[in-house]
Amino acid sequence: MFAKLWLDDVVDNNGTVVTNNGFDTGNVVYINTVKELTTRKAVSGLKVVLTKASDAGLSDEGYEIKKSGDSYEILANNERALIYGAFRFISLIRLNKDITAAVREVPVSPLRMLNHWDNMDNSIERGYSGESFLFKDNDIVIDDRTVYYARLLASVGYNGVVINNVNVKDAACDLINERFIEKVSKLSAIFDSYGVKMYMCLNYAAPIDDPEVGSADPLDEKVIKWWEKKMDYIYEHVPTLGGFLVKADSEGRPGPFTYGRTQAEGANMLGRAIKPHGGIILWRCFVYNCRQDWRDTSTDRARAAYDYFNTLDGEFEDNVIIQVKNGPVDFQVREPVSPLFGAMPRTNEMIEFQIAQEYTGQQRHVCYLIPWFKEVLSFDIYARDAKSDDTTVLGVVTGKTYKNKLCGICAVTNTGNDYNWTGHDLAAANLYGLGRLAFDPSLSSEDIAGEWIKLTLSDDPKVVSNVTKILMMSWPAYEKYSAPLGIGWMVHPADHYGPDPDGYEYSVWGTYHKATCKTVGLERNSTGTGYAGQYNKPLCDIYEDPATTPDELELFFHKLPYDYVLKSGKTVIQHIYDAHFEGAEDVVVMNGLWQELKGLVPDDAFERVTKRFEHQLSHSEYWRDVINSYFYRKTLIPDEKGRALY
Ligand code: GCV
Repeated sequence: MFAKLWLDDVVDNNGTVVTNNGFDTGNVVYINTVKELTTRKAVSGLKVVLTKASDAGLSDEGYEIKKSGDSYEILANNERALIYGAFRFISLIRLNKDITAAVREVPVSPLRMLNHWDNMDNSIERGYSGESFLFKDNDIVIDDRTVYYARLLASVGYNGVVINNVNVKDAACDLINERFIEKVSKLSAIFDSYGVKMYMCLNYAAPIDDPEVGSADPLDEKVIKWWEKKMDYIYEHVPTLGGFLVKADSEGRPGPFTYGRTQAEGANMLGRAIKPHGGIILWRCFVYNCRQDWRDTSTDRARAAYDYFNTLDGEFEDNVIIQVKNGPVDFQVREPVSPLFGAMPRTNEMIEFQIAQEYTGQQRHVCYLIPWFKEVLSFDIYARDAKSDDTTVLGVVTGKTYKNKLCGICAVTNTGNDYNWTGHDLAAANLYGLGRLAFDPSLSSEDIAGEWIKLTLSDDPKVVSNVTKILMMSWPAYEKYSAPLGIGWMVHPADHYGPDPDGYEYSVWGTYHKATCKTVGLERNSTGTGYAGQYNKPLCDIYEDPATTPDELELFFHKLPYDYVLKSGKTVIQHIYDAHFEGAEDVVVMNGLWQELKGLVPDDAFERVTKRFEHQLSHSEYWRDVINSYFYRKTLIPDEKGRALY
């Protein structure tokens, strides 16, 4: 294994940038001087020795950085962890941290992954930062940016990347075939050189197209043999591949249901085929009926993942991980935590977040999601049959609760070929933040924001303070001016951008709020769809009753009259009005904080973010007025503060 550090960072003792060094195989790997980037001054005389250790406490991915004589030593058990340690060392210097004190860090989450929804024609499903840098014209792109990207992932602590969209169509079906296999192999080797395992999405129905097979039934011997042979072929060419992510029986994707088989039967067939090669199968639980009749009141999309999967606990192969979205529906700005995290003690589980801001402003609005992710991870899901006293979501997905090793944290990524990778410069805080959070969930959202700001924009105290404030205000602000109290889905169908309160109301997608002139919200307790009953005690009791349900989820769980008084003391309708006015005002404050930074952050970043704020200012007002007017027109209840409603 080998990898290059950030070339800028590695200078020789004369301060000259060394362009082609970094790691090499061997025990003591390199000695160099590290340039301190924030002030662009060389920190002279820093000798760094990378040493392969044999230290069980560091396990596979941990490292130790310590001062040893007049040099620094980075120790780890393998090259991959040495890479993490070296990047950490550089960032400690850039952050002006005391590097004379020893640092010993082991990542908490076993898998720390990004999922690309990139298509081979160069488009990105729900992508908001330009086009794909991995694919173009139905081909794989390998260029400098590929290496920068692999390096970027390693520098933040990610150890896995899924390169293509879960909706596998057209040319992407050939990623496992002769047409692309050599390029797949090259791409995977680049990621591997930075300690990042590459994964791909596959088309579950692939063997149907083979006239000798003509089926995708996971129990059919011919299908089983087809996949075994296919995996042999793939690994012969791509020995560094981590495995596959599969979306089956969802939104038109084929799957085992077609043959009357369970999700476990489908996943296990692939799990067994890939096992001899050390690969893993990530199997998504985003399985639901997307052709629902809106008149049907018995079906509740929120129930679907749990209903399909919870009875399968213990049936999955040990190299299969089920990948569960953080909430039961689909990455809304507020949802309860998926009850599946509390229900599968004998199954490997991975949590899927979305840093692509599909429903949270599409990287045109600033929305720092790390506080939300921290809330989800630290949530006590009262995981059943726990083997430790940690019954939180974090415990489940990091292996603490059930003592399993295959589990982790991933997110649908927010990157594209835009110059700044993430469209909105401040959206990069989510890319950085998720990696850091998965590595060390004890970091606070403010710590992570502060690190990112210093490493990216400036370590000027005003910049750190203002941008931290902006980031920390941004998710609550978005929640305030968009759909209220956990109800979700008041967006334009299809592109999911901007307010459209009834856009999904009479559609097939199972996403309804059922607002009338008297009530709003869905009854999901035992008198309704029974969804609340999917949680372990005491959560099922808490969500059963509006009196104990947290305010922010009231309309997700309950149909309430507009004059229902929330725990905040406000009525539902007054909460809606107040939140929407406040949310739009918060954007004015955030923009003001940003404007104070002219001349303190790089000019181009200042201009780009200013442009995005111009849009967010008017778009948040639009959200405010559409949602408030919608409810005013339904109820004719005036705002008690007399503000304008239309
Ligand atoms: C990749 C949502 C998105 C789809 C996405 C799907 C999924 O429905 O709108 O674009 O498809 O989630 O997670 O598979």
